[in-house]
Amino acid sequence: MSRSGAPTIHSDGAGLHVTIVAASWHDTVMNGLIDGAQRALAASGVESVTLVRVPGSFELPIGALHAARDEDTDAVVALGVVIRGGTPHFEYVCQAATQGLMDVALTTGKPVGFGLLTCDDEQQALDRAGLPSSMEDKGAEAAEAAVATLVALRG
Ligand code: DLZ
Repeated sequence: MSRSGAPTIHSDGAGLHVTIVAASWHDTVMNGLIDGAQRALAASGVESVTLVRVPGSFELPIGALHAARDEDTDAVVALGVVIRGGTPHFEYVCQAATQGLMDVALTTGKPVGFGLLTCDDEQQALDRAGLPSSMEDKGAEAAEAAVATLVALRG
């Protein structure tokens, strides 16, 4: 997927409580994604941001479900990075995390920003991680999408 056609999103997050659920594999990339999401949420003026860490991207859906069921959380931002290896494991983890996160949004009715990088190699992930050397900031994009969706749903 490319950035071509991507919208510029800025929504007013005043009064909103957002939980970031972040996997722990690939430290440098994850730090960039988390920083990007936190920057974007601060820029939109959300009232509170909670950070929850889970071991890997496979655990993102259960972390997101737990967060979304909390009545103090209005929206969730899920962040992770999976890097392709030499086995089909990559496909299983990406598929499970992606489907699981969509299930969380649809069963709880709370927006889940999708900040899961699925990359062929570490450089692709670094390019999207919101670091000073990155071309893209997927953590920020996921956070902006979660807030914008919530604002749209509330009308
Ligand atoms: C096992 C595994 C592998 C090989 N690679 C990644 C990865 O690139 N990114 C990631 O977030 N998690 C990875 N994991 C861990 C799984 O997501 C999961 O945490 C373990 O299988 C334990 O359930």
